[in-house]
Amino acid sequence: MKVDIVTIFPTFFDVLDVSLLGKAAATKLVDVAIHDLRDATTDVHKSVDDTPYGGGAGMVMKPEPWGVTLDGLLGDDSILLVPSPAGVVFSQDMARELAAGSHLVFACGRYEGIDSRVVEHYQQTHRVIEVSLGDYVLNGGEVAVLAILEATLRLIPGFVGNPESLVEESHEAGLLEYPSYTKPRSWRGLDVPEVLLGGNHEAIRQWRYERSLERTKRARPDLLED
Ligand code: 6GU
Repeated sequence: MKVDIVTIFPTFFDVLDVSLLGKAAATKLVDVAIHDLRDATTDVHKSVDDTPYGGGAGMVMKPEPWGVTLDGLLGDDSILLVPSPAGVVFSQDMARELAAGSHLVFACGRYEGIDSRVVEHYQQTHRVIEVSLGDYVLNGGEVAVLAILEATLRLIPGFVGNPESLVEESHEAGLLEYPSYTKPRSWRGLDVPEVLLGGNHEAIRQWRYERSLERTKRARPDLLED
């Protein structure tokens, strides 16, 4: 998979070398490139934003540098992702869809967002997803891109050490994950549930399912609605 990230803060993504892509196996599966939006500006100040038409607080990112940069990156098989608190909420389902793609391009907006014509323009020729992490506001798309990339890349076969660890985890079956325990059997007066100490795999499976359901009801009742 190829990933291109456009940002005015390229060093923000230095952390990728340490976390995800530090592993040799990972670098063979995914090729990530970071692009500075200011490289596509033509004025001496390298300005990427301007005041909003219609008035109001804050600045809006100008469309021209985005046009130049994205024209140079987008191909026939690209998905353009635009992080925004006004987007559709990111999910494990979307991570699975993205993990099956061959080219992801992330456009990190700052300030009050990017001139709306940029999304409108590329929607005419490409799959464009305005994507939000949830119902709160970040200063820009960079943190969101890190989260979306981590959730997506770990679903690529070979990226995660043990593929079975991907199956029984929160959100894979529409439920939250059951609680986990390791040694010692007793810690500060708290004991590991008895059922997990025996070898009755059917009883363990049943117990874990019930704990998943109970946890989901308590923390995320909305997940059980459908
Ligand atoms: Cl993707 N971007 C910004 N700026 N704020 C957010 C968000 C994204 N998701 C939640 N809040």
